[in-house]
Amino acid sequence: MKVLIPIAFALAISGTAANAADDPQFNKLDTDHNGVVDPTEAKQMPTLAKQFSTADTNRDGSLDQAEYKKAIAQSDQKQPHPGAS
Ligand SMILES: [Ca+2]
Ligand SMILES: [Ca+2]
Repeated sequence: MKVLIPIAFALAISGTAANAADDPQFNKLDTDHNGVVDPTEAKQMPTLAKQFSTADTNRDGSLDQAEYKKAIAQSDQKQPHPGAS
């Protein structure tokens, strides 16, 4: 019984980390799997391509997952987010 606890704990941690790091849609767009979506890859999703320059908040020429998720959240729900400033 005792040994199950650390295993379950480890699984819970790795499962959470994987979910946070791997957005299936992001991975689909990131066709070369370098961890960022560049402008060419963004063209697969016209709404994302259109707001690419705005979404690229750190101006490195590509969208990381944080930038991607922010852009998607903004295009998905135009209405103000409860709790967002
Ligand atoms: Ca890429
Ligand atoms: Ca960027």
